[in-house]
Amino acid sequence: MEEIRRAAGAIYQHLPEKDKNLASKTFKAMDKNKDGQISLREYMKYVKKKKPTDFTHESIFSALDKDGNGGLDFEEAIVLHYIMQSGRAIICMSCKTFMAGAYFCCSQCFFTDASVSTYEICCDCYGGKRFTHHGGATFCDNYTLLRQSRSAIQEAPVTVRIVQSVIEAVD
Ligand SMILES: [Ca+2]
Ligand SMILES: [Ca+2]
Ligand SMILES: [Zn+2]
Ligand SMILES: [Zn+2]
Repeated sequence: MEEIRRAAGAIYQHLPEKDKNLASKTFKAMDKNKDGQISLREYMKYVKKKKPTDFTHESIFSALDKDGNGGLDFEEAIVLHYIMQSGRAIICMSCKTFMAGAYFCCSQCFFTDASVSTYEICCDCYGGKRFTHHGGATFCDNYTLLRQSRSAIQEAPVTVRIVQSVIEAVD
């Protein structure tokens, strides 16, 4: 979680003033009873409205609550915005906990076309073989997968590469 926290903090420093203001406005809107903390109830209310699925796992809230006082202060809430926007709310598909650090992903499902959903599991489930997935699956950790994606792009025909770089430029 420390890694995600640091990334979120760094990104926040680069936000234009208006986005920083928006972040504090959102925080104030979430903090219904105005005690300067987002409680689990306030959190649930907000995420159910925003993103109906992944974020309602209590494990995300606990991971965000760095000092474990049962509420999120502004600094802790920034991390929530980061994982919402970056799509970094990855839940283990076997034990349903939020994966803050390294995790494993089935590389077959990852590299087939976009119609197949990816399959990600935490280190404990992978190591303890506590998961059910299709036979012959090759699992890769997320860092290795990222490197493999890059070489997959480099090996692709030039036209695909151009399309890819256009997509990246649009991003
Ligand atoms: Ca509150
Ligand atoms: Ca806290
Ligand atoms: Zn798991
Ligand atoms: Zn698979």
